[in-house]
Amino acid sequence: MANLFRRNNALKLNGNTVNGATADIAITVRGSDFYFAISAAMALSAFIFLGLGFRKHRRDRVFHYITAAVVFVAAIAYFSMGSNLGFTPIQVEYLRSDPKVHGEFREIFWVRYIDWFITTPLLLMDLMLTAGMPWPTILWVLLVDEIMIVTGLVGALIKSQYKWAYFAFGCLALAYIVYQLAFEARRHTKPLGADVSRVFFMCGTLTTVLWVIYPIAWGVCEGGNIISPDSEAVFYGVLDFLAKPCFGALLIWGHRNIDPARLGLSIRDYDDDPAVTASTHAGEKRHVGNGTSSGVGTGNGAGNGVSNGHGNGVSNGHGATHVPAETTV
Ligand code: RET
Repeated sequence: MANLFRRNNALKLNGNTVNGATADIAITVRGSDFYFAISAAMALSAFIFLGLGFRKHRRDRVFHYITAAVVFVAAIAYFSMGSNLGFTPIQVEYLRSDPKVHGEFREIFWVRYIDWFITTPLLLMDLMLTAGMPWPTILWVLLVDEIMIVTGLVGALIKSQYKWAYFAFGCLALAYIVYQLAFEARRHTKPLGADVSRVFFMCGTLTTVLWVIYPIAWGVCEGGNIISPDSEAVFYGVLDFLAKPCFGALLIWGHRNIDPARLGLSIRDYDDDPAVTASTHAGEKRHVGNGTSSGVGTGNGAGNGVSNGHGNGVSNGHGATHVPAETTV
């Protein structure tokens, strides 16, 4: 039993040396424990989001799948950081006398950026699909987001003051994303109804507030070497916990009575055919509504069913009239 509570030995096993360089400013066992704790919380929420999705019809799971993927990826990234893996020692620009950040090489977790590269576009997709934005705009904002993350990574890996140029590029990208969320996206939610506007407002506000704190964290961690890697774990860990599982719970809860078809997400399923539907899912209300829905016909021209944008004006109208029949439990 005592073994269960023994301190983790990931730091000893995996060490601070990579390709001959040793990170002398690195996490301690406390930082590692914290990373593992967040990893467990992310994994747990992933299973909850997925489980909630399985209670819905397949075509109504888009937000569950996106959000579950986000937290699954984060769980793996946090596991890596807890294990003292996925980092590289980088020479610091500012040598500090504070013992917590005293040293020449700081442990920079590049795995964090791989996590963000995969998950931040998914989080933005959650939001922009909720807002019913046209897909070309969604695509464009996602690309800007990826520029933001990559410039953050490149800046973190540079030892000279040039890192701040990359930081500035990233901040510009973030400013554009915030503009899109705060102004453009909100405009798109208006015709979709008060319930959709409300979910978007809650989740969009949470995102905007949290996201602008990330560059501050970067400035005091990877950029300025002001706070210790353990504090970095807590700073980013709390932000990520709020931006992923908490955001995800709010979003999924907000979507509980919103049919994705109302957002222009006319998603087809193999058993949509009324004949098949009648024989296999006789009791399912939603199929009846959907079989007759011309919104589905219009939107599905795009192929995979995520016909957002194109169909917005058209299929939203339909969706809105179908609300009672298509709303799932
Ligand atoms: C960096 C540094 C470069 C400038 C800017 C940044 C912003 C990062 C953001 C990250 C968001 C991450 C999320 C993770 C969820 O778990 C790359 C730190 C602006 C906004 C939401």
